[in-house]
Amino acid sequence: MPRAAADAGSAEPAVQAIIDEVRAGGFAALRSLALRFDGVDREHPRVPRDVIDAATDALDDDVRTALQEAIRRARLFAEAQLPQAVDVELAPGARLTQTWVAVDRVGLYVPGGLAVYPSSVVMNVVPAQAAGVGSIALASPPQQEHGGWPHPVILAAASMLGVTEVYAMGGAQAVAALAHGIEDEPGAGGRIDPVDVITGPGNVFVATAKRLVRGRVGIDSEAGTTEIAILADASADADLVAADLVSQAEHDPQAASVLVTDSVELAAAVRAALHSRVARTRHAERVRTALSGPQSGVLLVDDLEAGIAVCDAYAAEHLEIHTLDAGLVARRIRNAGAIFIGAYSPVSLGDYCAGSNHVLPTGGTAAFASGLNVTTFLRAVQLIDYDRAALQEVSSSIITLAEAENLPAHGEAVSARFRAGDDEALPE
Ligand code: HSO
Ligand code: ZN
Repeated sequence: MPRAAADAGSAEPAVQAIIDEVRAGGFAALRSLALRFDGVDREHPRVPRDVIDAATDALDDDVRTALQEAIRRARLFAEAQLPQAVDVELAPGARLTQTWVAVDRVGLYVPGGLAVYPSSVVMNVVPAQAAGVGSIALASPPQQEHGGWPHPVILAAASMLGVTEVYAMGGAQAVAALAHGIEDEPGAGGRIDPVDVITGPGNVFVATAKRLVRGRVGIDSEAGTTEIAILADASADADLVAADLVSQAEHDPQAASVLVTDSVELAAAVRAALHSRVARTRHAERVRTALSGPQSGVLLVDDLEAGIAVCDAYAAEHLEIHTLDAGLVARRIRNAGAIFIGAYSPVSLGDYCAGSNHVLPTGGTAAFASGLNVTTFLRAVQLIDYDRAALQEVSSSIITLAEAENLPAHGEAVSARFRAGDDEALPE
């Protein structure tokens, strides 16, 4: 299986040191880490309101309109995902309810790096808002060329969504500050309150930091360097397959583009199409590095059955299906962050405007993790409401099990409610 050679665990000591530094040093530590990693010197990372407003005013009209469309579709899908409460009466007077409750406060991470990701602002914020999260903080790396603040399009996207608590913080230090909070100090300019959940894509340092603060906070899946796998048969259009492989390779020299096919002819045609597309694309060097790395490649399989098995084993972040009956094939896949069906559902659609989320599990973690969605920001809370008769009906089972566990006081807590001669009902 083509996989990145890098061992994700190797960043742990360095990342833990950064987390410890932020916890011990507060704003002064954030300042020196920003200087070290981003070349930016700022006393306080909070982006002032007038900087956000100026970025919003300066936003290109076409970008604003496109962002509005992305937001509208993402919101429609996120709101449709809200899970229903469950309310059942298991026996007369034995009522159980499961409700979904949003977490209070979240920290959303928007990467900097080789590209600018206002689309990731949308993908993080919209499901959090649809879930009903009341307090949202956003962090994105400071940019030297933008006065030490995050890229203005990121600020504008945040403000279009009504998010104005934005911090110019990147990397592991941003995750540490959000997870643990930072106390205010005289003259520091305001504390950062700790959050309950941190989500968002990021590089290996961000992903490792999220893993290390997990437990203090909840996190979403490990959304690291982008991957695309394409399952294609002889019916696929080789040039479209090549275009989609190039589209995700454009993210990063470490990005993975994998073709799985049972057709030697298609593999050859995709190869030829890649040659001409790579030569023409703006980020040709980055794409070439990504396509020629050990994480990318063409896997030739005997038939579609084997192709499905290979895709399940790979568990891609994005899986495109370019086969006959693509919808049926897609429904047989078990492991993938998101599945794109047929010639007119490219990953680029999902990256921006499908309405689906582009923060997805990478590196094979799609075998057990989900992409960002409203439930990332919700907890299921169960409500238990039995009346006297309903409790009495199971009381002997409780007392027996309590005795079997050598926890008799558990049983006594039940029998105390049914003392002999005392059938006076308590208020329920
Ligand atoms: N493909 C990336 C998301 C993205 N693409 C943002 C363009 N902008 C990870 O799913
Ligand atoms: Zn992308």
